[in-house]
Amino acid sequence: MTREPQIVPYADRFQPAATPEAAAAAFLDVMRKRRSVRMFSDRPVSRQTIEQIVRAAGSAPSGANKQPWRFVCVQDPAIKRQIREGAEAEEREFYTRRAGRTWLADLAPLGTDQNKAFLEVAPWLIVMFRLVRGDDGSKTYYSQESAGIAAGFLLAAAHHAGLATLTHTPSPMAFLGSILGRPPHERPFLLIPVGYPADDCVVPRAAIVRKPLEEIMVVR
Ligand code: IYR
Repeated sequence: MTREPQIVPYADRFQPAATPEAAAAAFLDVMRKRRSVRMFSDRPVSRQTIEQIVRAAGSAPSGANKQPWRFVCVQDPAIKRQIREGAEAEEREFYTRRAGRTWLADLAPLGTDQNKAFLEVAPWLIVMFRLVRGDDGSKTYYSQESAGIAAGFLLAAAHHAGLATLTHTPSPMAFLGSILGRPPHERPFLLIPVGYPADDCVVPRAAIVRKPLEEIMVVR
């Protein structure tokens, strides 16, 4: 069944207070200060803040506007503990068996290991699921790309609110669907702890270095 497009004026547009050059530079300044954090404080973050961050993520564009995502926001310590246990079980396998030499070498500069204490310390874990079908069984489109864009919005929104995040991908992530009782059309996509960085938080120097513009941009 096709429906006639319903079009409305694009009113209420966002108008930066500065020129595009100044606004883009100011946003770059904000985003450049973001770091992936693995040392969180247990300082609380209000549910209202998390709701606004999820609303920002949910405002992302998606294939045929199907919005193929679910954000399960966990603050219950017992559930966080289960998630930590599930993740550490997968990570033990990863670090001792699954990861090849090259992968381990690539991770070495980050100093990561199978211990994921932050999964219990961070006040919130946002477990993001990608919908391979709509809740009504309808098709979704470009769900990987759509979920990736929404995740980017989520990270930016949390950062803008002064909060740290990590895009954590224990692999495989099926345990998240089981622990959280999610239906099969929801596929675990990312596990994102959200909170304040610990006072003594350190980050890997390697991740601070970004490729220069000339390396990532081509103008034709
Ligand atoms: N999931 C593991 C390993 C890991 C993989 C990648 I790719 C990273 O960028 C970082 C870590 C872990 O979280 O330790």
